[in-house]
Amino acid sequence: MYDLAGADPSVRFSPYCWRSKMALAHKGLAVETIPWRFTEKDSIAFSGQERVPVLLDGEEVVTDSWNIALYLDRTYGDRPALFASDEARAAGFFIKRWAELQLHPALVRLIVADIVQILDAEDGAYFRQTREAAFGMSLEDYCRSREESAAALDSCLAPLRSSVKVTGFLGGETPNYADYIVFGAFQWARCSARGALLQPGDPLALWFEKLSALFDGLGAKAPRAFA
Ligand SMILES: N[C@@H](CCC(=O)N[C@@H](CS)C(=O)NCC(=O)O)C(=O)O
Repeated sequence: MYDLAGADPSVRFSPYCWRSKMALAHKGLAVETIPWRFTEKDSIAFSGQERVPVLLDGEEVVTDSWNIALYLDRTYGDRPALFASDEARAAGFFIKRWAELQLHPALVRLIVADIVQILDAEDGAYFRQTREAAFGMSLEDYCRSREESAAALDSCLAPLRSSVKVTGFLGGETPNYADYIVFGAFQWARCSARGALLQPGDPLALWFEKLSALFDGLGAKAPRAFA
């Protein structure tokens, strides 16, 4: 699997790649990850698109983290399900939309000025240019109102926080792929940015710790750029 890396190849911080790594681990499937940088579009051109994750499974080339999750459930149906039913998959799709339309944008305002610092020179220039064009301002300006951004994140997290407090995981007593979608967002911040977004005692911090410990500490052991 092609996996986004920082200048330090051990720093793997893509929220989408984390979804797929957790999904593969949930299925009990071993994976070899290939560090990939934003500007290495040529090396994944064979996949017909320009983003990671890209999963190679024998002859199969699977792109897009959601497609990868569906592919894994379809192909490895005898292993633990990422979604145990059509209903769970539809609810998970809502979580995907919420994560991408509300959670990621709220997180970006807190972490994007750190992310650019962990990239190598070529990737840093590409990342700054593309993201500043999208935001219409410098990354540093975009991250300036930290208190306001933290409050916006907190309000975005309120429904998730009060849910996991009752149900344990989005999947119920045990995690399903919806948990990995949201885990990917927090792991993105953990691996690529300074400080901590969740305070001890927060039910979400507990939820994140439990997910980080799964699969022999796959998430917990992942190197952070700002240790
Ligand atoms: N919908 C895709 C999104 C993947 C995606 O945006 N990946 C980012 C890394 S986090 C990427 O490859 N970006 C390339 C770029 O910005 O040029 C998925 O779920 O896999």
